[in-house]
Amino acid sequence: MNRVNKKQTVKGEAIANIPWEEKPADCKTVVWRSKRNPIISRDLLLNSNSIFNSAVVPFDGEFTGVFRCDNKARRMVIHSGRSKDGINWEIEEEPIQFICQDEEIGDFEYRYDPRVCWIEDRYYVTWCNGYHGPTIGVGYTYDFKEFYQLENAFLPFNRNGVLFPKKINGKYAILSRPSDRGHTPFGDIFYSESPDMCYWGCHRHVMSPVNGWQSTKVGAGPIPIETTEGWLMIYHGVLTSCNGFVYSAGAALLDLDKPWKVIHRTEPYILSPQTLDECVGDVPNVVFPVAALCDAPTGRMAIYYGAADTVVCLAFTQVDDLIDFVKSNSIVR
Ligand code: BMA
Repeated sequence: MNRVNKKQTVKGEAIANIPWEEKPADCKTVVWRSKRNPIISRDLLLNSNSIFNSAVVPFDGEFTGVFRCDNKARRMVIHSGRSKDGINWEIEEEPIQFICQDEEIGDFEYRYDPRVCWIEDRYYVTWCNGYHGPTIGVGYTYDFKEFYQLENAFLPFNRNGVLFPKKINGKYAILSRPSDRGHTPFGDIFYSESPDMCYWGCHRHVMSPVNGWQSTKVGAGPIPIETTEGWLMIYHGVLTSCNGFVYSAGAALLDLDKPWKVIHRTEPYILSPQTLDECVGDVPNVVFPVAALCDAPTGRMAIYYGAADTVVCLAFTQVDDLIDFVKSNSIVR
């Protein structure tokens, strides 16, 4: 069935070949998993220990992306990759080498959890960049062959830098999550803006942890999607169990002009670690969404997420159903 998004909820492009599987008849959840999970195995590269938490965008009628590949020396680096269908990927064996005018910035300790965001004329890449502790690295590319690195957005310690896909009130806008050096036991999402992608300020608080699956920390996931109901933000939330952290995902709607104002936010998760891929791996009990494609004409969404810090998985939803779910299961009323 080719459902048409009559409401035209999403202000975005058509991705006619978006990866898609119909919702199984017996599925009772708003998000459902691909039958082909994991779509990227941990050993796709000769030297990969694990490939997870990776970003995908449409490119030239096909798909491209930036992939977190931890190698067999357990160094965390990012690689570019391409795919005709968004499911079967060819990832470059060599990590991305950024062209950078300043040695001090270009020399890195580690790079992980990339996001990719098209703004105006190029693809920006943000990632967790090791510079005397984790901070937000920023770069850009036009073709996914040459990558240029800019200044880090923030001082350490910070993670989960997620750009908005257009300027808001004339400024670039980013979500981030100030942290510590280690496995941070806290985490709120903040909003910051910049006139030039270099100097970031006007920091605003977006959301804090609340009870349940999102009680320890929260962090932005994929690039927010602009809809008539607000910015649709999928985010991760962490619960501290007797057996360590459990990473699940929820969704929120943020004000279009003042995105630090949360309109709705889900009380239940929309995805939590339940399958073998998600519960067993290098870090058990983790689903970590990093990219979401949306085909505006049909409202089909494909969500890419890392599972158990080991493999890349895919899940699906329909944007109007997800927005209805966020509204009717909201903590904010
Ligand atoms: C976070 C990040 C993610 C990872 C998660 C679970 O702090 O390091 O890359 O998926 O922990 O280990």
